[in-house]
Amino acid sequence: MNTQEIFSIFSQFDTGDVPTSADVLRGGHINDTYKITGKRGTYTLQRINTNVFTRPSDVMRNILLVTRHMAEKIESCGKKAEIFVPKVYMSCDGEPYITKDNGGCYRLLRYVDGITVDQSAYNENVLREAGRAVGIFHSLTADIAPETLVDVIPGFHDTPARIGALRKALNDDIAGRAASVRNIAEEILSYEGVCERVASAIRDGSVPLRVTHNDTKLDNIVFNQNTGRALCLVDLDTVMPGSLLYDFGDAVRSGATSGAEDEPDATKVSFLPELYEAFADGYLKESQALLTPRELELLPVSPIVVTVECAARFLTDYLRGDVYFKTSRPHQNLDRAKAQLSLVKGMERHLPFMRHVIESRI
Ligand code: GN1
Ligand code: MG
Repeated sequence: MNTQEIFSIFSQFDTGDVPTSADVLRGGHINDTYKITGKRGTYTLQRINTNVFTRPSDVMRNILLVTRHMAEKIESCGKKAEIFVPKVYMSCDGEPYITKDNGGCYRLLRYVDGITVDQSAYNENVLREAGRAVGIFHSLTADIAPETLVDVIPGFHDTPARIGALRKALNDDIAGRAASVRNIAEEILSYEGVCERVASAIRDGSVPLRVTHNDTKLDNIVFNQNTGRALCLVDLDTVMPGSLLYDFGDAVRSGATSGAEDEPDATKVSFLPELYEAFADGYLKESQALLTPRELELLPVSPIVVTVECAARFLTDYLRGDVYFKTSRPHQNLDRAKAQLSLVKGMERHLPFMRHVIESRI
């Protein structure tokens, strides 16, 4: 999209501001994102990927409900909410998003003034702060009844179903890649048992549904550039009823690692237990009072479940011809899957340590 088009979409939102420049923000695998600077503020414009989020009105309803709730609570403590919660702008017609004639759906948020941290700079401080951010999100939203939110992607974290989808993609082989990935696929499928751990606890009611973020990779956490303190979670599309185990697990998957999510040399991707410990420490400090004994019991295994889930999803997409996650080079989804598998193996070896970290803090 060129700058003129971006400005024209911006003008359909009720900001009272005049845009002066626009840049593409890269990083997300699903939506297209632009940073717009205006005379009076900075904004995030996003084109919502409607192949993934088929009902943008439901997505925006969830986001409005949760951001308003969090903002009220933050303000009632005398803090400025806009530092900690992305504000949603309404369109001039009073809607939380606009639809263009070509079917494109766009929403505008206030840009959270801060930085995301590159994987190469992860350290214990970053992970402890990330843990705090996820914990704060869970505590700020703990008093919203989860059933008031729409399940915008049913089965999003249904790990056994994700494993089933991988098996089907392997059999269908629509992109003719199955033979070349059979070994890695079999390895991922061999974790089917562990994938049941969280799903069955949700099914039998021993783990409660809560309002969760569902996409807590570290790229979705914004930090204060000067102090290094975490400010908030962004990318709220998948906020819906879920288990906090997936949020904990996904942040550990993406944060306690020595390599990028798509590192082409999987031998460079190992699980870093000291970063896990820092994350768990920050997380529990903010959320411990909320967690049930069963959640605490499953916390250590949750990163394995989510990481197998991501490995399965990346390989499924590779087998389908890279139709879901954005890619910028051939075999990127395969590299992503291999890197996740390498992490899973490291996590398995460190499971006793991961348990010890949680048990020693409760
Ligand atoms: C996608 O949108 P983004 O890049 O934050 C994906 C997550 C994956 C993640 C892996 C809606 O997140 O589930 O864990 O990529 N989001 C959706 O990097 O599928
Ligand atoms: Mg996302």
